[in-house]
Amino acid sequence: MTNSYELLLFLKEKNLLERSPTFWWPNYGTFETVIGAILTQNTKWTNVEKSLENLKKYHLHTFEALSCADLPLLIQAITPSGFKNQKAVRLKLLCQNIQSSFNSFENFQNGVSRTWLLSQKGIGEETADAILCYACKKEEMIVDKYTQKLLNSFGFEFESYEELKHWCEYGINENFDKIIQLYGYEITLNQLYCRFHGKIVEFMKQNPRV
Ligand code: 39A
Repeated sequence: MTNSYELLLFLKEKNLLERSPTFWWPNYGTFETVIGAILTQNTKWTNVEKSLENLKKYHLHTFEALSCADLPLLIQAITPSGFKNQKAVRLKLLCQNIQSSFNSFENFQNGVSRTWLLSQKGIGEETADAILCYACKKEEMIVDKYTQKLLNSFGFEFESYEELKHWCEYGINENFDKIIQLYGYEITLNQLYCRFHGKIVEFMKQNPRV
C-alpha cells in the first residue's frame, strides 16, 4: 500500500458500511452532526447516541434551543457522553456564537471557515473537520486516532495532524476519476471523504488489535 487510493481500495472490498447510513454519520448535513462532533470527544459513539436521544426528548437539538438552554437541563441531557459540565458550556457557547455570527444553520453551512471553528472553545482540528465534512459538506477529510493507528500499522509515520490529513486527501484527489468509475454512481469528493473516514473507523472497530 503506497497511497490513500490504495487504502480506499483495501477498505472498499470489505463492505464496512453495509449497515451504516450512506455517508456514515447519521443525519449527515444537519445541525445534529455539529452536536455529535462535540459530544463524541473522548467517548464512545454509543454514549453520544444516548445524549442525542435525550436532547431530542427535551427539544434541545437545534442551535436556537441550545443557545438559550437551561444549563442544568443541558448537563443532564448530555451526561451519557461524559465531561458533561465542560461539554454543556462549550456547546451552548458555540450555539450562541453560531447565532450571532451566522443567524441560521444554512448560513453557517455556507459561510463557516476552519479558522472560525478553530477559534471556538473546545474545537480542535479533528472536531473542526468533522463539522466541515459531515455538517457543512465541505471537501475536508477528517483524520483521527484510528486513521493514525491504521497507517502506522502499514509502516507510515506522520509528524502532524495536517500531514496525515494531506496524505489521506491527496491520493483520493489524484485518483478521483478512477474512484467515480469504481462506485458507478454520482458521488462528490465530500461524500467520498465521508465514506472513507467511516470505513476507517468501522475497520478499526472490527480489528482493534491492528
Ligand atoms: N466514533 C464515531 C462513530 N462510530 C460514529 N459512528 C460510529 C456512526 N460517528 C458518527 C462518529 N464517531
